[in-house]
Amino acid sequence: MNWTSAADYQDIRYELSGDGIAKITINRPEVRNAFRPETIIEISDALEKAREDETVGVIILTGEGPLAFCSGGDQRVRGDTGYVPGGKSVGRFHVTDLHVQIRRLPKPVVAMVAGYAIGGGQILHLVCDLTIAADNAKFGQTGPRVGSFDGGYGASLLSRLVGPKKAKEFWFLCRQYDAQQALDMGLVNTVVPLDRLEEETVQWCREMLALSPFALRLVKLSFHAEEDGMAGIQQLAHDANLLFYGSDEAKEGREAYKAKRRPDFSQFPKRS
Ligand code: 2NE
Repeated sequence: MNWTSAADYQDIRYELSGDGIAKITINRPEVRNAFRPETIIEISDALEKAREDETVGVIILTGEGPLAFCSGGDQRVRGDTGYVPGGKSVGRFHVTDLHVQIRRLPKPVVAMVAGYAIGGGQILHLVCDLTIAADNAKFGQTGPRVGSFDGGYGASLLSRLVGPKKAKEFWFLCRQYDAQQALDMGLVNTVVPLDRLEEETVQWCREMLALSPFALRLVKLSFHAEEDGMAGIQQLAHDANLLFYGSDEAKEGREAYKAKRRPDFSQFPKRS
């Protein structure tokens, strides 16, 4: 697969396939692709680029190298106020916003996981829409071991996917689970040999690219409408409004306002 670099970043790569796929790669293999605040800010920026790019239909999130997808927050820049970006004294959890951004992004996001998806790295794959795992993938939580936890999507989504008992096992015991175990518990969509990981992931992306982009958008948001509460419903409702804007009925309201006349909605059916 030939990828073309489409932006310059320090901690990540942003590449395009040329046929509708954007790939974001966390490029910090020396720390198993742990993220620092700057990494998250760059991923967020790249996601926004992919969102705005009308030629992009599907986004892959992955990590550099065969050893790790992501090992979570970089413990070296973890301060007493969160994760602290260089040059600042006060930190926060930048990744919280990234979780929400991935969930709300109106295009499918696919996690391509080789090696470790651990701690905050496991939550990252969890919030993606699909996960394609290599046979060397390992999933697990370390939070309680390193004095941290994710009670947000890291608990609620995990619980929905694997059931509350298993989700608590993840968090209470901090064990690691291999790719086959992850598949068996519904945590990933498929497992492939490591050397076929990208080929398989791209194939899944191309299958989605052949489908209606707006239908994919609506179905993603529909899944999240209930799970994300009012924010989820808001997103779906605004997409309904987006479609309504194209109707003659909505256009009549807009045109009447611009022409400073009373709108005439009498021509439109009172639908049953
Ligand atoms: C990922 C894992 C299991 C890999 O083990 P292994 O044996 O393959 O590699 P090793 O030797 O542990 O790691 C290689 C180098 O990467 C660094 C290590 O310190 C080591 O550095 P050197 O000794 O070569 O200098 N490294 C790995 N992960 C790192 C990290 N997260 N931060 C900084 N350096 C890291 C194994 O490395 C592992 O268990 N890593 C730690 C996983 C972890 O605890 N992550 C944080 C969880 S908390 C979190 O992510 C979080 C949250 O709970 C709430 C909000 C936001 C984030």
